[in-house]
Amino acid sequence: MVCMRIVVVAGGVGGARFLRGVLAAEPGAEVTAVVNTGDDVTMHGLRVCPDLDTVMYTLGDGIDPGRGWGRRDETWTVKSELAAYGAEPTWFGLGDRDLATHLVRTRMLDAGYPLSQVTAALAERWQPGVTLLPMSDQRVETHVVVTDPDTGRPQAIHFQEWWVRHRAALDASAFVQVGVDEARPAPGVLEAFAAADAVLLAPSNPVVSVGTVLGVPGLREGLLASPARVVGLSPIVGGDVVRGMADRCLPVVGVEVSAEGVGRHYGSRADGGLLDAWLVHETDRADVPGVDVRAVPLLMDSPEATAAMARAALDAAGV
Ligand code: FO1
Repeated sequence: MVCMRIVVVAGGVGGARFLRGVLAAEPGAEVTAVVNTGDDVTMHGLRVCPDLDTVMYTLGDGIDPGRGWGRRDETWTVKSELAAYGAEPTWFGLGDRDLATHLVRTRMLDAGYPLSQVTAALAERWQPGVTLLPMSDQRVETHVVVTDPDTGRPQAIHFQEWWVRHRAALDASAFVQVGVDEARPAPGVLEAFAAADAVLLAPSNPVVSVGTVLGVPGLREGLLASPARVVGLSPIVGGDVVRGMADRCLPVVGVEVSAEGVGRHYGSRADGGLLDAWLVHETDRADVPGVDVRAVPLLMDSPEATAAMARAALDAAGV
């Protein structure tokens, strides 16, 4: 039997965990991860791609399981040396092992290689077991519009500053994807959707992860042109976020923090939205007109639970 082709639109921690479940649920499948790069940032002159690295490290078994980002067995010597120089930002932690990834990536980008080729080169070492694609080779950065506490005027700060320095405590009035208008889907993304047997929206942040990916011009159209059914999984479980800060992001775009709210935000494919099916946690209720809603356990609290959840999503995709 020709092996199953699955495409997963993913962000960082939740997306990476879910991808591990997909690989466990369908071992022979050809899985392509289309990953958010809106969180990418240049720090100390190095290009950092948090979501791509979290997926690569998680599937390559190099992730720090507690943090969900960066390397296990990490040391922070360079970070403390940078702080000793007062080299800002000191609030963003770059571990010594992690730095090697950013040094190799930055050197290759500076040599003119597109991000998709750089990502493939880094993945050669880690063998994540999926084809790892950035959503775009062009830079798209999520910036957050907040009120400057000193002037009271609106000010845009990089997503990482909002997320890491301020722990998303500053009220955001908007998210802006800087550069998105000039961005195009990375090579292989549209082809993956066209060849897919199933397209899954991972339980990642619907606004700044899945939303950012779908905002790349032409990408949403490519996804909807797929012959495959599109199945989403709710990141809101038991009425609340599991980790991350989707609850801080959804109200900014006027979406209720609930499985139903996110499902309706994604919308029914029949009505011009995204979803053929929507998976919600067994304790949640969601009425999403035109969408096949299924209640299944959505807590990724063990590899078995995550594999079962991925299997439920593939069932809903009819594969
Ligand atoms: N998250 C933090 O909360 N604190 C950090 O210092 C931090 C550093 C960091 C460095 C590299 C990297 O790939 C991720 C890092 N993250 C850190 C996580 C990052 O902010 C998030 O993983 C994503 O941007 C959200 O998906």
